[in-house]
Amino acid sequence: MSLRTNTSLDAITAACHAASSCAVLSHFRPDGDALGSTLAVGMALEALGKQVIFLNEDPVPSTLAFLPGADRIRQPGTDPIDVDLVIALDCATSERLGANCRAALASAPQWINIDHHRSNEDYGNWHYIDSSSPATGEIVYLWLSSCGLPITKAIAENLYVAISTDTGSFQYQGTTARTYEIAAALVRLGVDVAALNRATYENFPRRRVELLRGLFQSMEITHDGRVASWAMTRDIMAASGALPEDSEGLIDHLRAIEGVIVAAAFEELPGPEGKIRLSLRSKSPQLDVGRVCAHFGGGGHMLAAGARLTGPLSNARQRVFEALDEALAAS
Ligand SMILES: [Mn+2]
Repeated sequence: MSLRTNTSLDAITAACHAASSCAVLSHFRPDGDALGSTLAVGMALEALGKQVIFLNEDPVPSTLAFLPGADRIRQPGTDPIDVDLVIALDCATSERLGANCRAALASAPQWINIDHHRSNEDYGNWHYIDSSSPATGEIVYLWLSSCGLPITKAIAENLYVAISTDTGSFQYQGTTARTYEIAAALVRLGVDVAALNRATYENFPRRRVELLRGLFQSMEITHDGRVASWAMTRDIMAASGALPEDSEGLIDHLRAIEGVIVAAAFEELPGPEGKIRLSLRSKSPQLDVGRVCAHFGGGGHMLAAGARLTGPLSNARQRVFEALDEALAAS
């Protein structure tokens, strides 16, 4: 268990009350938890009368454009953004906020860091990190509700999607009675569960399915059936017409295979460095993929983690397979 000392939620609330302008943001290549938490906190601060700037290094993926307020999120330009307070959400390291966001906010005097990644580096003037929470959205709900901050229907919808996406629709380990209680509270605040789930899980672009077809063709089952992996190569991307964001959540298809303990997705990243993005998911608490990824300079959670490796793909795959050999032997 972590021995980190968190700032109290009351002190974080006081810092918010004291500010007149704020920026809210999360990690690059944002997912549902990142954007839902960003929007929820930004909207709550706006309801308090604060001037709020909603940022992300990358554009909102089309699959999350339905989130209430998603059109408010903008990418920073070259100009500095002058605010009293920055709130970073769901982002384990300040690097993951993105170079442009960091540059734009370099002169901001105060930072709050709210997250659920065990690997969070406690950056910022104040931090509140709870790695037992399955989603940052869960922490945000507990913060807003316990400190008398507003939770409008739009805020509730964002928090519902944040928690739903990071828990795999309330399925993964880490989903607790508290998670369901929060979901119930959000439903009481007016969330339309069927409509939001349809928008979240039943509205994917066709190119994502074409990507899935290509990925299954590249699938390998190794380590005596305990590791399933695939590789999102530039060729597969081009053939399917998919965008990097389209791969979000597809790894669950690998995790769902009987006997598989670790799902591994490799992705050839664009750019001259030829980096390989690795995503790992574990089905066993005895196999800590956060640790495997830390070995490659990455991080995350015990059952869901990622890293960036030097290429080429075949070499990265070999090194990860070796690390998984060891991790499986020790588990
Ligand atoms: Mn998250």
